[in-house]
Amino acid sequence: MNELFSNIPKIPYEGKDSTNPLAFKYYDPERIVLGKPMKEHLPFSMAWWHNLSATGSDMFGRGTADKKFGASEGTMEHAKAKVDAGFEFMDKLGIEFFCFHDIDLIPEADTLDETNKRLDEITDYIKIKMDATGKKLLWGTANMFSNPRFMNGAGSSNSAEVFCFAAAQVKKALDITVKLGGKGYVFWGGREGYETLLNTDMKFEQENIASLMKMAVQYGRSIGFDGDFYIEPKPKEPMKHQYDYDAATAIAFLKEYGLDKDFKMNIEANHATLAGHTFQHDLRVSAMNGMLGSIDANQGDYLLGWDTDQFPSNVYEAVLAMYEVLKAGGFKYGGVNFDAKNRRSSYTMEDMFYGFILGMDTFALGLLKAAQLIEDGRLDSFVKERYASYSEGIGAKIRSGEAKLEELASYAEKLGKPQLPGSGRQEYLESLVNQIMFS
Ligand code: XLS
Ligand code: NI
Ligand code: NI
Repeated sequence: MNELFSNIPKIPYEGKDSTNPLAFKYYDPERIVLGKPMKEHLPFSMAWWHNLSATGSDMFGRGTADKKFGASEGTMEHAKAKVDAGFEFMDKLGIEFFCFHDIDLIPEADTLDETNKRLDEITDYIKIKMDATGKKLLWGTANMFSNPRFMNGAGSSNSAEVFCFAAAQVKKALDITVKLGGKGYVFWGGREGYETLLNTDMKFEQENIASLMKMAVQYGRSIGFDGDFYIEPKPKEPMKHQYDYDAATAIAFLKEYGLDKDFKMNIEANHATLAGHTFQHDLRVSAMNGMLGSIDANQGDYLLGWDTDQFPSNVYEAVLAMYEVLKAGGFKYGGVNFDAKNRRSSYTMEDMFYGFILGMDTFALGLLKAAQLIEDGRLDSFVKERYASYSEGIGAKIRSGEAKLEELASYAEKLGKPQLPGSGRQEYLESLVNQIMFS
């Protein structure tokens, strides 16, 4: 097979003083951090849609990047060329995982039957490559937002017929995820939401989404899928309002419908910020509910109100994100999937590599500095100390659930006045983080 990225070598780790643009400055896969190699802390993944499919087209202009990889567009030959490109790309960067939507893999046909045949053919081809290289599927998903039939959503569609098409796609996407040994299956509710409540029965729609998810769990378990299902929250875009607004909303939904044992969160940085949260916030909410599953690594632009899906460059945020991941005990089946795309004017093949080098180095730095924050221990002990009044006496009684309102009221009366709570010391803590960041 021809080398597609023939002017690009394998990307080596050269360290922070390297000026070679095609080298990692911080991502050193075998370096041991907190007892295990970096590459195990950071199961990096390539997103089929952005990296192998997206050409940079936007509402105002055609694509700028050529992703035909020598084949003619929209053919099975093209689908296979994308597989070849993807595996060569992952090999050159030392990425172990990939993710896809069903129709990223093949051109969607007019009938389900033909689409499914194409999926069988391409996944046979992918499987051969996986067996030969050891690359793995992080998660699969179904694209239930591009086809016009999904204009009003998939599980939330007003049309029962469309609901059945969504079910068919989920079923097939689960089949191929299991066939390729994937340990994750994502629901991103692209159009599961509304434009106006004037035409929407919100409760009805949410019940239907839950039914679709229940059927997916039932079917998935029946064919041997023993990994995690994920909801990937996003507050808006394409819909004005999306039901999986943020981690807190999605987790409440899962608990309401009894899906919380099978599902975890796939948190995307840019979605968290669109919801008005930090990336760290949505990771914390997931972690404290035991549901931090996986990450879609990217970043938005604070001046823009949409999902710009940029490669992550903000080290500060990556540190705080990896701090949450480490505290939560790392990933089980999840990983760091670069749901990120090059800017429209970064249209060359080299740019595809620069994007990943940027993202992987940013997360490597994030990991290193988060580990240092943990080893340093000052943040942890500050937080612990901040709640010390609950470790004995009346505080301990509140924590254990023994306290009654009357008892606390008379305790307060006897005190007359409480002492002021200790200082939050935010500025001190921020400078502590800077000290570690730049040490
Ligand atoms: C879009 C989402 C999407 C999911 C998978 O905003 O991030 O790409 O990750 O459907
Ligand atoms: Ni995503
Ligand atoms: Ni996104």
